[in-house]
Amino acid sequence: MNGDGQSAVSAARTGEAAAASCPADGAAASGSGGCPIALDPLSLDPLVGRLAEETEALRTAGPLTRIDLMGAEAWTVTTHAEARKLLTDTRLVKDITRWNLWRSGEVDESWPLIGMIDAGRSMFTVDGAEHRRLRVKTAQALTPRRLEAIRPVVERITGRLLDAMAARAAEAPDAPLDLKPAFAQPLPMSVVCSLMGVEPELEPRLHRLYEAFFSMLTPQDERLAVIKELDDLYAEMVRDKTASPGDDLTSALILADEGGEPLTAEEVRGNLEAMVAAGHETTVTLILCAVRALLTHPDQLRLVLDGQVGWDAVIEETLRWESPSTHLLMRFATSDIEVGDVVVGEGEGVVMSYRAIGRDRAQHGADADCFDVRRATPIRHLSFGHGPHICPGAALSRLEASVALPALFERFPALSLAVPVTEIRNRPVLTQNELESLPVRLR
Ligand code: STR
Repeated sequence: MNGDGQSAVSAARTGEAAAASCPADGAAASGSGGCPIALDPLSLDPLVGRLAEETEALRTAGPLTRIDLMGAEAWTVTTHAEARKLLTDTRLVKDITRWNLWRSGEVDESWPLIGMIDAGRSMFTVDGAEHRRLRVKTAQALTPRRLEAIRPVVERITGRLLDAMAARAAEAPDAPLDLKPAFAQPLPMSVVCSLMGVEPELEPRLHRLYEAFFSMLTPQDERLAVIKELDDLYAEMVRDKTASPGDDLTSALILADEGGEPLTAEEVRGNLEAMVAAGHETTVTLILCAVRALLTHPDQLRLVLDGQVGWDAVIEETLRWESPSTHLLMRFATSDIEVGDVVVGEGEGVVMSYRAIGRDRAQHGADADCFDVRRATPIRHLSFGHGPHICPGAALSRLEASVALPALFERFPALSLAVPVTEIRNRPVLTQNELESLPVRLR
């Protein structure tokens, strides 16, 4: 790919940093020889370049390819066109009991990724008419129009966090500050907790629990304890809100009477868990990756600050280029499905590799690896998915990013990275593009 014998990781390090030239972040494909590509966030240094290498290997291996998910084999979809087709194919379902590896007992609770699939009954794990019943109330609450009522909440939380950052900068003007805990992490968590009626006092505990949940370094018995703690916590919230409903989406779900059939306590809990998990984890990444991209592409930041390009273009390009969900687990084939020259067998698992899909050259052009806010048709990415399960929170995350990003750059016009971009690490997480930290200087 690079033609100069550079290793993929070092090519990506120099490549993504010096994005003006934007070389392809090439890597030798390892998955084309019939053996599955191992997605193992622990096997290599989880740097930016590691993701580049993984994405390149997946892209080279074809639209549907075998992967090894920490010991469990599955198919993954790596192209935009195939993803669009398969995401509306009703032969693929979320129900884990259709998985051959689950039925045979080869995969059980000891598998580190089990919590991504066996996540309780909710709109995330159910299909068809039942799925519509579980999802409708949430989707209605999260339309752009309904969300205008939430905008003041987003603005207030953003302002409070920026004030706290400014106070720290006044005390220690030269000290680097980690934008993740100071800004990008608390904003989406506070917004989704406010929306769902979760007590703000719980937020630090939720951050700790989800960090352990997503990290592949967490021992599995600990992760199972974390999942149990979260389940109990949310079950208690649903009990409390059933006794005394509030003005929040959880209470609305409890009171909802879809088609004469109210959601069960378990279904409300599942939806609440899905909303809090999805509502914070992904938007943290969107905000951090947008800031990193702009700070490493100053020419593009200028275009945005001068008003020549809108913040919406920054948000959509970041979603495409740095999909917060790198691999979405999982769907299962209810019958054999022919895709090109491969057959996904009944009972086999299918992952959507959204990072590779966002970097698909057939869809986005030869420069798919370049961050470019001037792309002609920016909203052609699939990072929110497609079909019946398309992200119901898409408008909420866009709202949060469209408030947070301009406010941040307006308050701190001299914002810069406090470390070389090559030193910014990802956390050891397989399914999410989660940064460890984003050290910046405010002045
Ligand atoms: C985490 C664990 C849990 O309690 C509930 C869910 C359901 C929603 C999932 C979430 C999970 C993990 C992150 C997901 C989210 C939906 C969207 C989000 C997959 C399994 C993304 O990362 C796109």
